[in-house]
Amino acid sequence: MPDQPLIRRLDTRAADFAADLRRLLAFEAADDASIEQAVQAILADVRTRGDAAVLEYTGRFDRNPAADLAALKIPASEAAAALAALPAEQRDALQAAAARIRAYHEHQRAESWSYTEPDGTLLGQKITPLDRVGLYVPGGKAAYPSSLLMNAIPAKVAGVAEVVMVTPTPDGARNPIVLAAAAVAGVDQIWAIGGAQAVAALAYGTQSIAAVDKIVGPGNAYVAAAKRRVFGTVGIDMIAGPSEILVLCDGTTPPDWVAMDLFSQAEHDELAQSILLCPDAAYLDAVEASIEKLLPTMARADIIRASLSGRGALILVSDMPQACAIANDIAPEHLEISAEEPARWLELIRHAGAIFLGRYTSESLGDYCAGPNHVLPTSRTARFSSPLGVYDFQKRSSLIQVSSAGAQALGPLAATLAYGEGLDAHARSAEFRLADPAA
Ligand code: HSO
Ligand code: ZN
Repeated sequence: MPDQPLIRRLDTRAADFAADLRRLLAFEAADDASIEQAVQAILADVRTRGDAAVLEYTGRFDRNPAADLAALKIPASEAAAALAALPAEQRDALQAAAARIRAYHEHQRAESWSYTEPDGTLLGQKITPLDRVGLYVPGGKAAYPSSLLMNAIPAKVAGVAEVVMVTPTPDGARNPIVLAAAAVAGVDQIWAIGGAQAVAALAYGTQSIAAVDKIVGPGNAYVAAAKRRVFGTVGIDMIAGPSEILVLCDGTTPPDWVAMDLFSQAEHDELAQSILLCPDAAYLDAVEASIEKLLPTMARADIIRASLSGRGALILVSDMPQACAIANDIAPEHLEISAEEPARWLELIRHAGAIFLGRYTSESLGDYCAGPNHVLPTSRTARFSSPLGVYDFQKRSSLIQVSSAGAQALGPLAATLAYGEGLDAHARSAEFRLADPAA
C-alpha cells in the first residue's frame, strides 16, 4: 500500500474534477445541540441575574473565582505596564503594525454628505460611529494580539467612544502580550471574563458592565453560538469558519516560498485549507518536494500535516485564466496571485476576501502588518461580504429637509401613492403642506 500522500493532487482535465473540487470545499460546520442548549441557559441566566451569574460561570469554567466583578476588571494601568515590560523588539513591532493598520483604515472612514435640489430641498446621509463596541479576545492558544489590533483599531478610527474588551483568563493567568496590544490599540475597558457569559454581559449589560451595541471578535464554538443568539439585541461581526489560502502561481515563484505560504494557513488549525493552482505540472512536483523537505522543520508540523492531507490540494490547471475562474468559484478568504504579471490576472478575479499580488506579498505580511484587515470572509462568503473595516463601526442616517416649494411638488405624489395604499393619514399629512400659511 502506498503511503497516503501529504497533499492530494487534482487535475482539471480529469472527468470527475468538478465533483472532486466540491468534495474538497465541503465543510460541515459542527452543529452541536448540547452547545446550543448550554449557551441558551447561560444567556438567560446572565440576563436575569447579571454580575452574580457572570461571576459564578467564571469561577466554574475558568477556575477563576472572584469576590465581585470589579475584581475581574483589568485596570488600564496593568495593560500599560504590560506594554512597558515587553521586550523592546516586540513592543516596537506591535506599535509599528498598529500605526500601519491605523493609517490604512483611515482611508475607509466615510463622511456625511448631502445635496440640495433646485427647489431648496436638502437630501443627505449623516454618518455616526457606534457608541459602544464589545471586543471578544480568546484566551489560551488562539489568543492572537494581531487579531486584537485588527478588531479594535478600525473601531477607534471610526470614532467609537468605548471599546469594551472581554478575555477569559483560565486559572487567573493574564496574557501580557494581549494586554499590551490592548494598550496599543486604545481599548477602553478590559474584563477578565470569557465564554457565553461574557457575550451575554456585553449584549444585555449587568450591574457592572454597560450593554454594548455590537460585539466583534473571534471565539470558540460557545462564543460563536452566543453571538448568533444575541444578534438582533446587538450587532455582530461575521462568524468565522476555518482559515483558507488559495495560491495562483504561474510557476515563477521559488517553490519553497509557496510551500511555506501554504503552511502558514495550515498551521492555524487542522481544518484550515491550503490550495495551490498552477498550469505547470513540473512546478507542482517541485512544490510537493518543498513541502516534504520543509515539513519536518516546522514547530507545528502535526497540525500542518493534518490540514494539508485532510483539506489541502495541488491542482493542475490548463492555464491562468482557468485558475482565475476556479478562484472565483472558491471565493477564498486569502488569494495569493504569485505571478510575474499579477495585475493581468487580478482583472479576472471577482471573489476573494484579500488579494495578495506578486511573489513578494506573502499572506503573513498581510496577517500582521501590511495594513489591511486580517478579519476576512471565510467559507465562500467573500461572494457577498467584505473584510472587517471602519464601515462596520459606522452607521448611516438618512437626512431629508423639504422646502416649502418641495412640499408643493412632493405632496400630490405622496398623496396619490398613499390613497393607493389605503392610508389616508399619510395622504392628508402631505396635503396639509400644500397650502403654506407662511407663504
Ligand atoms: N490568518 C489569520 C490571521 C492571523 N494570522 C492571526 C496570524 N495571526 C486569519 O485568517
Ligand atoms: Zn494567519
